[in-house]
Amino acid sequence: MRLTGIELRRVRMPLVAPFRTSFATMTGRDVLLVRAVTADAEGWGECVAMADPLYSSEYVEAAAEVLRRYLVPALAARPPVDAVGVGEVLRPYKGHRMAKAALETAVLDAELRAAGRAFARELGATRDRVPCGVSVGIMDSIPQLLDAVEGYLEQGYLRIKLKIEPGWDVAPVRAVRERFGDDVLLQVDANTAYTVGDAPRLAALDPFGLLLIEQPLDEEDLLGHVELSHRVRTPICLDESIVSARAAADAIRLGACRVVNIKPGRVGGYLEARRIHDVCVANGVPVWCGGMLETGLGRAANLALAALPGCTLPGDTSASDRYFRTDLTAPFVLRDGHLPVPDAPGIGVTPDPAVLAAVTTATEWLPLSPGTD
Ligand code: SMG
Ligand code: MG
Repeated sequence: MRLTGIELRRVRMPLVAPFRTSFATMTGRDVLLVRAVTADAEGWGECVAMADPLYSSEYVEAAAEVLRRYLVPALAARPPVDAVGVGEVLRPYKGHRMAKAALETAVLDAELRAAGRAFARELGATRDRVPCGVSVGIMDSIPQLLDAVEGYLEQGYLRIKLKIEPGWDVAPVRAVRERFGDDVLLQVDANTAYTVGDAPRLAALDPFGLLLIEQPLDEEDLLGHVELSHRVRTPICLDESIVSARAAADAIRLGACRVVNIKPGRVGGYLEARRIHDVCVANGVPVWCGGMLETGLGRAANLALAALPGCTLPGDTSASDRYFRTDLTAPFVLRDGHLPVPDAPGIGVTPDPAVLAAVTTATEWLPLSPGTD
């Protein structure tokens, strides 16, 4: 594999509705796309960093900067023989996992497209479609929330996740249970909004039969999650805390979580994501694929991950129309609560050139072989 260059492309995608979490309200996505060009093919990676460092320390401007200043030059200095070598070349640079993941994914996609091999199959996917859940933001009122949940259930989503924060937790969960019954698969996500002192409040969720409580406490507070797990019956799932396979192994060993949300961007790429999957399977811990409001490019690759055998819970891999009026790729459409796992070479989808051009706000070409453009 000979890399010719890397393109950094910024796109601005309005969301169909504002999405409020415990840390921000988002009305659009400012996405960094990485395009890896080789002599034989090109590949795409979507960087999941948000505009501001509120979900984690990474943010999109910093991801672009670390790519142009360190990560892409590192590939120029030590060209990897294949995508598996990318992580090795980038290892000296600490952190910046979302930027690394996008670069590795782009190179992997280019490599697999050139070889005519599908990403899902390479990763070890065992299904051709995956059950889908949907993440429902914090709303201004309970009736508004119930309308939103009703709409998603009518569309066929198989699991509902409610975003929560102190003051928006027990009441919305109770209201959803009362209205839609006990059979709906239901879980909540706090994005670190609580402290261990809130254990009684979180234990008040126990009677509602939730699948899990996702990331109630600070990402670094593993011991707090251990303590909480003794005071709350609902299984604790970690998201922000799980930044690597080692972090997953430690969290499981400590008893900080009983379920793991895997997001490839958060952990530095799909190869590390696969290792986390394997650690969890070895420990009997269910996993599911999280989401970062990706475009069709990121979604396609996430569906491959969601099709691994250990992903036994529905993920946040929702259909394109949950996020965007017009997706970058052919839209992913929900059928019987499932999305299809792409099986064409590479990640299996490409951006629509006209849509891509219309939403692009900037492009930058970083040559890797002299004299290319
Ligand atoms: O992609 O459907 C999606 C979003 C799912 O809730 C979601 N993601 O903490 O799990 C999470 C959040 C992070 C992004 S919130 C802006
Ligand atoms: Mg989460």
